[in-house]
Amino acid sequence: MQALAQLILPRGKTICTSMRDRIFYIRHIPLFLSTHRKSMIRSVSGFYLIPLLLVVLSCEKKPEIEIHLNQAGFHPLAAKTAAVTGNDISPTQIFHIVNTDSEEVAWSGRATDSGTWPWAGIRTAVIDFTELQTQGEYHIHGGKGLTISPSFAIRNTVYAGLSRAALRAFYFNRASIPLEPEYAGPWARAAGHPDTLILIHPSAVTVDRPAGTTISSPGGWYDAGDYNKYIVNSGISTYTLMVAYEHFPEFFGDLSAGIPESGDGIPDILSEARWNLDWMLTMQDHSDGGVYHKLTSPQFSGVVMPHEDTDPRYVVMKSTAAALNFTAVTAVAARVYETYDPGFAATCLSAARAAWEWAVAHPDVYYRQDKMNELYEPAIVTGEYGDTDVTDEFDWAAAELYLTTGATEYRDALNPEQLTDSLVPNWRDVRALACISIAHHLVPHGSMTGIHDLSPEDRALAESSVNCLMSLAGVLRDEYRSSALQVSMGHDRRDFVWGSNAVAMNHSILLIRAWQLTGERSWLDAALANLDYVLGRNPTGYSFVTGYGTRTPMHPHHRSSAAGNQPDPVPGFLVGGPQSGQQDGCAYPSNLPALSYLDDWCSYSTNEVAINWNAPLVYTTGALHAIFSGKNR
Ligand code: G3I
Ligand code: 9MR
Repeated sequence: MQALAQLILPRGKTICTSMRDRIFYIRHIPLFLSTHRKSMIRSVSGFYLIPLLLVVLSCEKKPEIEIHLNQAGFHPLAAKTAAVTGNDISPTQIFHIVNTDSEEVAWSGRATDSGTWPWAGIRTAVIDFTELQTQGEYHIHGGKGLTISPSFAIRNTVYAGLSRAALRAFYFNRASIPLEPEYAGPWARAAGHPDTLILIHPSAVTVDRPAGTTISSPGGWYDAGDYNKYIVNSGISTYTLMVAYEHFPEFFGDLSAGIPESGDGIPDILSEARWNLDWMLTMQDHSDGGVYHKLTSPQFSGVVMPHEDTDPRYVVMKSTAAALNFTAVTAVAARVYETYDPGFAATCLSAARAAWEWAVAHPDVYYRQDKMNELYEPAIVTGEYGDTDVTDEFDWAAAELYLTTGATEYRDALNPEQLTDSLVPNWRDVRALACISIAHHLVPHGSMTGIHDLSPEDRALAESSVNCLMSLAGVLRDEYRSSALQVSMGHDRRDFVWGSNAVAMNHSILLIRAWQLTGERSWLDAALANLDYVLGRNPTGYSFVTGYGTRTPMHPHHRSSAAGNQPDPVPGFLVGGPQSGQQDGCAYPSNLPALSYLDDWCSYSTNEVAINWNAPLVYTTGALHAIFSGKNR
């Protein structure tokens, strides 16, 4: 009967839809016959209509469900789940995982109803096919209803490839250098923003540097889809890349990213981070150790390629937040680059100490753009990265200086109890970064017993840092276990902020740290679940990394993608992701936090890219590859 229906109906269509449609068809049969009185039409229509009627009455309705999963794929040893969403989820429906090449069914099973995921208001069930470990290309077939998932791979190189792509995205966002075809392929472009003549903004004037004088501040990464360079956001981004190497040196030490420095004997992830560190160092005023908050044009540029943006650029006032981010990052650099370039490491350390001194002497110089604009011209309206609580930045900077130097003056600046008052890391909340670094350096992997060998002061720091990480990660794992979508994302409404996808990735970093402290597999599964989320196991149907998945952002708010002549955006970028703030006023498909996403240039609050969003993607994918392939040291 189904075959007959397929003969009658256009390809791909079915009449087995809703009960309302069935009633519609049946009601219209007498009308149809009475309006077609000619005998031939009557007999032909009778020939069709009787079987059609039988089909309508007998066939099953197509289930209105969708299958969402990680569209890039899974490591063979990873937990593997897909989310089925929709109101027609049936506990009896069998799903088949089909090998795309051989068309053979590799796995069959049911989905377990997991309830409604409130952030998308959507009924959800989970297919768990972890046991399928054979490498290949697959898709999931929903049986009679013909629901088919995006295709995906099971391959032991999936996460390594993603980590490489996410790292290469930093290269694509380099200022002051041409991107050569050899490294950038079709996204090659001219150098933009030489940044050798940067004006001192009136807010940044000193005796040595009066208004209108210039400094040279080339290099670094563009922050995001815009072309400005911000110290605060550089801080967490550069840190995350450097500690990815520090935590997983075997994998990241070997990772070749196909950048100009590849093959020079220095790990590519450190060469890429160095590109930004060299710029950050130019942002310090050597006369006092202070650090300018940002280097920017007064307004965001138009949608042009980097070399076409010739607006004047300024460094604006120094801020405590900038000095402390700078301190933390250069202190980490001083230990991470020690073996590769001791001279550079020493430069970083003295820069870190000087910036720390400046911050201690100026503990509350906040960057408040509106206030600054009341006093000085030109007005600056680009990203603010404003923060009026820098107690966490003080903790982070002190921790990194202590870990690098062992000098007790920095340890004494830390209150161990305060470390437990940490949030999921983001550009504004960095205390958890202190916990991550302290736990890594003072607590041997997988064992808490080692901390008894520490001095009482170090033990207090180590215990607080471990408590900080385990309690943050614990809440996230609880959410992962109870969530209908089986993700920690959404443990708090505030997860769906501007840059929500990076919230998911920073959750994963915390969960990976918990795994490294305990060796318990469940932390890893929770970390992986959020990677699945950003790569497609979410109700928008998008994999949020450009170029990686079957449905990926094609119109990110990224000037060098939008203004370039390539149809595809620059690959390897994680876009900001869903959030219901909708600050850009674009027309969104939904107000629900997890569905409020738009793949449109208009949507800078959900579809921009940014260095602080890509860095935790580099970390998470690289760490998971390292762990699954036994390179976790
Ligand atoms: O602090 C409040 C919190 O109290 C409140 O509950 C919450 C409700 O929405 O908002 C919180 O503030 C948000 C803030 O980020 C901190 O999360 C603001 O609403 C939100 O607008 C702000 O978004 C920032 C955005 O710039 C606008 O300033 C993003 O974090 C930040 O990633 C983004 O960064 C931009 C740069 O300015 C310019 N370059 C591109 C980059 C990425 O879009
Ligand atoms: O294009 C800008 C983007 O890179 C920034 O992240 C964003 C932050 O506020 O602002 C974008 O610029 C918009 C401006 O703020 C308001 N007018 C529209 C601009 C985008 O077209």
